[in-house]
Amino acid sequence: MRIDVVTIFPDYLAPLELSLAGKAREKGLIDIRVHDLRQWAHDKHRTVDDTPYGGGAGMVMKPEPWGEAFDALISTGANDERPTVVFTTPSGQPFSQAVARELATRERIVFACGRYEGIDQRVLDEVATRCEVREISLGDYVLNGGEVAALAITEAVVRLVPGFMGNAESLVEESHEDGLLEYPVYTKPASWRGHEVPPVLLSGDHGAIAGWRRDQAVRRTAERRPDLVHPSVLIDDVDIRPVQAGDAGELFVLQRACWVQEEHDNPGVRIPALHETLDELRAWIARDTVLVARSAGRLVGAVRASLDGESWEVGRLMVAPDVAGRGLGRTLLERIEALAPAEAATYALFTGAGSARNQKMYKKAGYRLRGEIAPGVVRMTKAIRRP
Ligand code: 6GU
Repeated sequence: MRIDVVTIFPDYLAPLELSLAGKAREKGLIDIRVHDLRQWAHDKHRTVDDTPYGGGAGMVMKPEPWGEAFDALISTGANDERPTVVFTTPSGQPFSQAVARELATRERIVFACGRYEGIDQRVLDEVATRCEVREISLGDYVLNGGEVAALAITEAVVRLVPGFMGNAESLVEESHEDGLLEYPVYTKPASWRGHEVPPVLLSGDHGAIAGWRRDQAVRRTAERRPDLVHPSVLIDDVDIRPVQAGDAGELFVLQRACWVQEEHDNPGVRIPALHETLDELRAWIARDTVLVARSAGRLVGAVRASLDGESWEVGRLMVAPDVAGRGLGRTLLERIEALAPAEAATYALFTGAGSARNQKMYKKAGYRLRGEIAPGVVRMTKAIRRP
């Protein structure tokens, strides 16, 4: 990636050329160059600003020096050699991790750091005829110029360039990547000045640790950044109860949403859950034992079961994609198992041969693979143990 920064205070950006670029330069990943806008101002005083047309306070950056700067920095070659030009301005789009991810995909970025009351609008309009233009703000406060913003944006973007960070996993786990703030972290010693490390972290139980961390991240986010938390993430009180006829429509929609991933994971396998009609769904909810889970009124999960000989046949276990991975599937499974009639001797279910995630969850719940009973479909069972 090549980054050019145009500014009237090149020294402000010096740290970029030193530390950050140093590391990336060694690896040959990033090429950062800082340019003094005044080299493109030709009068005696190298003037870059003038009074605003229409009057008003402050000064406006003149178009000519910027025009020459972009002539020098924007290649006249093929489109893919053209940079994305980022104007840093408090009236721009708010910067975020999502914007950083997007910019990290670019081959070239040119930062234009505004000062004073801003840059003559025609500069932006003219550059936009030649390449992609973005106006980006660091947040809802006013700085003296866009240099600090260019610095911050560069740091956030460069660390996302593949190969820059040693540990790709630490990128995935950090704040904002999953829409949540990060959970609190601890290191040795276990006891320090009367403050203890939460015991779960010393338990060695990886499932419990993952659950605790997720819970802490959700709490923190709800408390500090309620604007980031989608209500569906907070499933502290999920209500699980027998299905009612009126649930059919929502259940139908949830089922379609949930089994699309299954279809991707099991190419060529015909998946009844994706093809049945609403009337067919109504028929089985009237016939089978069915539980639905609701959170804040919203249908977020379901499961069904019916007795076949001595087998409690569990199926259609579904959890809304945005609340997956929080144990709701496991809870629904336990609740439907508990409803097995006395005649049942085994729990049984089918899942896709390619549905690795489902199979892992069922294995953890005590189910064993009993082989492929149709192309791409595996059967899993678990003996019912009664006290
Ligand atoms: Cl990008 N520029 C200036 N001058 N002030 C800001 C900003 C940018 N972002 C937040 N405040």
